[in-house]
Amino acid sequence: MFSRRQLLASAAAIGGVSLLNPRAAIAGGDGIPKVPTQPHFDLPPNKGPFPYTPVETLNGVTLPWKMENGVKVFHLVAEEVDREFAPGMIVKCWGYNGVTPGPTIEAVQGDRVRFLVTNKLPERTSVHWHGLLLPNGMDGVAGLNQPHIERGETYVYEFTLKEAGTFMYHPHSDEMVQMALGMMGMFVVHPRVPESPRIDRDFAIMLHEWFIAPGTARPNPAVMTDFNIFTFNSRVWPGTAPLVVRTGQRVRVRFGNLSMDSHPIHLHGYHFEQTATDGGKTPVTARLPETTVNVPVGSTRDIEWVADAPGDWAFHCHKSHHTMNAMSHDLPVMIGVDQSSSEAKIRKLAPGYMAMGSAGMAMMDMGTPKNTLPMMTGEGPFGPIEMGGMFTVVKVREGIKSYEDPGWYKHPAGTVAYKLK
Ligand SMILES: [Cu+2]
Repeated sequence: MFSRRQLLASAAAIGGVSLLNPRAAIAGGDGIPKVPTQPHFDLPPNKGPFPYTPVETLNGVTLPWKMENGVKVFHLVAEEVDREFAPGMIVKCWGYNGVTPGPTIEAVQGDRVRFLVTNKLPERTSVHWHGLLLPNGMDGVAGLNQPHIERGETYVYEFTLKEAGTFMYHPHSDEMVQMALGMMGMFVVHPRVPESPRIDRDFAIMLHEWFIAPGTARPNPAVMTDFNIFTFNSRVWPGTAPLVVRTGQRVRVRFGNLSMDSHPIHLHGYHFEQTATDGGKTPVTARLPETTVNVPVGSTRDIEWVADAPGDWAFHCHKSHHTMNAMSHDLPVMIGVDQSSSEAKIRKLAPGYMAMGSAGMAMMDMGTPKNTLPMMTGEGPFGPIEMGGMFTVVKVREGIKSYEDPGWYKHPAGTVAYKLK
C-alpha cells in the first residue's frame, strides 16, 4: 500500500502535480516577513564630486568610507541577512552590512585603504581581497596568512591599491558554506587618470547560484552541482532591476562570479567588447566584438558598448536553466505524451492532480509551495515573459533626465512583429 507521500511523489515523477491544498500553493503566503528591497543602511551613501563615474550596483549598495589621516577607512560587518530574491521569496542568507552581495567597495588607484571587519556570524570568518595585488599578510586566507576572525572579533586590513580594475571580496574561512550562503561583494578600483573614452553608466553585477529547496528559506551549502536559483546581485527576475541608459551613452557592466559554474551573459541588440578581467585591461588590439561574455568561476569580466539603439533589450545568462527559477528541475519529459486517461485515474487517488507538460512547459501555472517562485514568470507589455533567474532588461531611451525605471518601451509604429492575417 502506498503512503500519501509516496503517492504524491509518484504522481510528480510521471509528470504531474497535486494541488491538494491550493491555498498553501500561493507563493509569498502567510508567515513570510517582508523586507525592503533596498535595505536600510547605517551610514549615508558616498556623495560626489568623484574623479570617476560611480558604479551602480543594481539592487545593491556602495560601502561608505571616511577619511582618517589620508587613509580611506571602511567597515564591513559579516552577519546573517534576510534577502528578498523577488516578491514572494525571502532567503535566509549570510552577507555583509545587511546585504548580499555585500556593499560594493569603490576607491581610486593609489588610495591607502583600511578595512575593519567585524564578525557577527555564528562562526569564524576572514576576508580575501580577490584579484588585488597586496602584501601577503593582508591576503585573508585564514590559517595561511592570518588567524581566523572569531565570533565577535574585529580585524584590520590595510594596504595600498596598486592597480585599477574590477575585483571581488569573499571569506577564506569555511569558504564553501559562507559563499554558498551569499558572502561576496564587488571591489572596484578606479584609475587615477580619468578614462578615455569616458564611461557614462557603470554597473556592477555579482553572479551567483543557490540550492534552496522549494518551501524552505535556507540555501543548502552541501549541494555541489544541482542548483535551482540563479541570481544577479542576489535577485531573480522579475525582481532584478533594469539597466537604465540614455541613448548615446557609453556603458560598462562589471561582472563577478564566485558561484560554481561559468555564466555566459548575452546582450540583445548590441555588439560589445570585453575590456578587462580581474587580471587587468584587455589590450585594445585584443578586444573581440561579442554578443555573449562567458564569466568563468573566480573571475571578473568588464564589457563596454555605446547604447545607440533605443528599446528594451534582454540581458541574461544563456544557460537556459539559469533563466528559470526553482521547480523546473528533475522533471520527466512528457512532451508529446497523451496523459488524458491516466490523469482521471490518478485524480481519484490524489484529488486536484493535474497532468502537465504534454505540449511543452509554458503556461504551466501549477502553483508553488510557500516562499518559492514560479519556474518562469514576469509580465511584459505583450504577455508573459516566461523567464526567471539571471534575466533583466537594458532600457535604452532617448533624452531621459532620470535613471528611474521608464516603464516599457513604446515602439514606433510599424516596428513590431505582427500576426499574418
Ligand atoms: Cu548562468
